[in-house]
Amino acid sequence: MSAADSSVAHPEHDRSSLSRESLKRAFLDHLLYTQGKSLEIASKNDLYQSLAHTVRDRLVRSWFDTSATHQKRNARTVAYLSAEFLMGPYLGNNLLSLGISHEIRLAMSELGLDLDELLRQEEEPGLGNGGLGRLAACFIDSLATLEVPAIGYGIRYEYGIFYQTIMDGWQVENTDAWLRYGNPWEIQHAEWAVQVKLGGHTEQYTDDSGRFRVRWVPEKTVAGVPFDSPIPGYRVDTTNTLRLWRAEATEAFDFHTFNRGDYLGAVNKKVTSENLTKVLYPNDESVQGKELRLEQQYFFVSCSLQDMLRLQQHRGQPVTSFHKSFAIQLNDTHPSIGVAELMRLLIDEHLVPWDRAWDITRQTFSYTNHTLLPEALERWPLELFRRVLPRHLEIIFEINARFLNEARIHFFGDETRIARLSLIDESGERYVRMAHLACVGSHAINGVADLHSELLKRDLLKDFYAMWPDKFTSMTNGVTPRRWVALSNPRMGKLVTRCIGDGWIKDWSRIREIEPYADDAAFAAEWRAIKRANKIDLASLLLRKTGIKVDPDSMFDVQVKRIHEYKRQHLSALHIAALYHRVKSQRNLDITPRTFIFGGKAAPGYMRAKLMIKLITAIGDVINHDPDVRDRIKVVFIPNFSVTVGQCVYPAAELSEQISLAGKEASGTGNMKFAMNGALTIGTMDGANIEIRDEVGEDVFFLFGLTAEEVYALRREGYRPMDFLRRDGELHAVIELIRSGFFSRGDSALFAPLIDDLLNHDPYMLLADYDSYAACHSRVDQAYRDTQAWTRMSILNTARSGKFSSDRAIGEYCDRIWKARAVPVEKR
Ligand code: Z16
Repeated sequence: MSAADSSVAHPEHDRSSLSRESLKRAFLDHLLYTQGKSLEIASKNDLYQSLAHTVRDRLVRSWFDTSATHQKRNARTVAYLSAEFLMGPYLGNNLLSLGISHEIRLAMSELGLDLDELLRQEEEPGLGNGGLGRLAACFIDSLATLEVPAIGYGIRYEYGIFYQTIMDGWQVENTDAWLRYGNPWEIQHAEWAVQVKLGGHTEQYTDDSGRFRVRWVPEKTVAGVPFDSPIPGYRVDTTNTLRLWRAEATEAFDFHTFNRGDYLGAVNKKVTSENLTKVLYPNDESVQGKELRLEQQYFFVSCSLQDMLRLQQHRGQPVTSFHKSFAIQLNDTHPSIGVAELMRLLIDEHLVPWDRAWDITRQTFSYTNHTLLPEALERWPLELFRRVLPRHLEIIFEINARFLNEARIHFFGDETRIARLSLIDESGERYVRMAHLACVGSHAINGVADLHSELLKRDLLKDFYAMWPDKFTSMTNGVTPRRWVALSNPRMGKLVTRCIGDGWIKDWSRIREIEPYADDAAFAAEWRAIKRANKIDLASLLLRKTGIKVDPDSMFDVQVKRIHEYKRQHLSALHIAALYHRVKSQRNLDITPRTFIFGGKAAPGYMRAKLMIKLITAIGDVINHDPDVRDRIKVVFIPNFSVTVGQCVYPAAELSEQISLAGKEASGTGNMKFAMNGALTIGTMDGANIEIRDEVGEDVFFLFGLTAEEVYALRREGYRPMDFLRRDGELHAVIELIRSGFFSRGDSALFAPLIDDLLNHDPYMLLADYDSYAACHSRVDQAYRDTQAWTRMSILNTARSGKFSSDRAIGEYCDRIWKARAVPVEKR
């Protein structure tokens, strides 16, 4: 078919290519021509790959039309810069967006294949640690669905977050070779590769036109190659791009070394270059200050900015209107080197004068902060920074000098404040403070929930707030109802659609229309039946993954998230041990049967967190095998919690544990996924929990614990955990039980690091919140016994969760920060 033919035939072609017959034909063609197999001898992976290619082909047209439209309209484009994108499996989501799940299912079944089995074949790209990376994935889904021109820029890690197994109750890390069987969702674009410099030194010189300039003479140059994946909006013609960069050796460099006769040396350099994008750092809320990590950050940021400048040129626009074409969002400080890199590109390579360049830079960038934890704040030792990015250090010094001049006008004579504001920490060994660079280089700064944004202004960034109050705003996180309801919980989706239509998928605020059904007995019965069916599905997954059999009629009480002391999984562990203690001392105690489900990864070097996993599994081991418990309590730790596992967990949960110490969890997003799927929350006044409670109502939320204010007050007074450990209390007995080695085959030393810390320091105030937590669980217990009342609360909870869609969040970012609008795609 000629080009002219194909564009004329396109509308027809479009619809017919989605018919069952052509889906089947395309699938068999891919099996034969892409995988080189026939149906008879194809492996499951061959079948999955063929199906994935069939689906990808159906996205290419709108993908192409989307970039053509954006280019032609010169539409303001959101560039979401993130070191992590935790996408989850693509196939199911892309089928949902295209609206062809049903036809594909039938097409497969006519070939004797089961779609669900093929869906299970996909290895998810785990290119993120947790909330931050998953937020980026929800955001690009919403941008596409809202038809906003956007590109997600990140790193194509060869190894994503480690694969977790549990051995003898301990976490064991295995490598995640997600690319092993190929990635059908990406297209490599070697023609758009860019060069990235690293190391070396700078030189000053005067160019031919007598201009003073700086030349960066790098130690090495690495090539960045983009790999693009389509991000289709839900039932719209927009298909945006996720562009991930892979590091490769530059040919020029190899050739140079090769000519010196050092072939093995050349190959070795190649290996070193490719190490840049080898592996994701598995720390979520702490930084290690490793040189390779800085190189990774700079690498992907430089690639992305060069790419945007290329697009700018391609659109026929001058570099000086860069800020009109692109709104760049910094997802935490990981890409904040972009501020200095854009300055460098504008000044050194495009010869834009400093003031003009600085204006452009500030109008382009905005920065999202995701944590107040001091150990998570990125700072680079000055000497390390100079070694990797000598030119950027000079630029940062210049930005800092000008900034501090401005600050001195604001805060005349207040040199302690000036020192606090500086981009360089000079209190001891000198560091570059990346959050300060992000603040100074951005026109907007936001926290991810209202409490978090307030605390940012009051504590972490108070000096910047005093200087530029208008830069600060709050953007409460959200999650996509496509993946987290429509795809994960199809049973619930179907029921809701039958009652209110399917408008909720694109406009989750309409979920409120199910509120009247809370008092409809037939609806409630279906709601309950759906939850039960989801629980049965999860129970079989748990049996398969852990060998533990759970009762689908018990309450599913779930805590899935990264394992961290501030998230306090060990508070839950103490409470479970206390319940066990109660059951043992009163044999016939009438308690609501519960299944406690945990999941999450601990950073490999975070010993305390790994010990928390061991504590949970050790307590579980004793309880699950004690006949006296008579199955009234079960404790299960699901290995390798991931997006894929999450999709089975949230729909089956009845109680969502959101129990961080108030003031520590910036927002949380799992809390939102649970609420949307009808799980009630037991939680503290932290992060977005507060807003969830505001929305669903205080009688539909199990609140406990200190508020952030009370936490500060208690700390000011001097917190002594022992004061909270009354000698005769249940908690005391439980702590003694753990300490004695009861859960560790008599090994009384095993949990000492955790227990001693609780008694002596308890920085996350478990002991202060314990009584309130246990009492709250007793209320949960009572509430669950009234099945009708519980179901009513569950329905209301979902009905009132409309705020927590990432569509709402993205709408706010577009209006208040990016000034970006929907641009409907013109079909060719
Ligand atoms: C992360 O996932 C988060 C913060 C951070 O500094 C680093 C990582 Cl990898 C999380 C927050 O802990 C969580 O409260 C928040 O909901 C999420 O980022 C998205 O904003």
